Amino acid sequence: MNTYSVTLSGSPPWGFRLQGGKDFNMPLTVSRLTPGGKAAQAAIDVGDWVVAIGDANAEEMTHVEAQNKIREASGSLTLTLSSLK
Ligand code: LEU
Repeated sequence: MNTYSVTLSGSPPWGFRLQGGKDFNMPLTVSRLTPGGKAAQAAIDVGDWVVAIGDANAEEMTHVEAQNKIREASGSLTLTLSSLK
């Protein structure tokens, strides 16, 4: 398991979609990347698990809580992710 952090700068769209969350009993993971988008440029991978959004632990967040936390970010978005690769 490789855990890494990325800071995307600027403004949305950040170029990824999420799936899962506490309310789905599924880990919050990246389900899709926009080719050439900010997340893809930062080497985020589909399937990576979102551990934290900014300073907030994301492991117990519902899907909508995570989306809202991401939407609150302005200027930059820091994510901590874990990859199985
Ligand atoms: N689809 C949004 C974006 O690319 C992120 C989502 C998780 C709120 O900015």
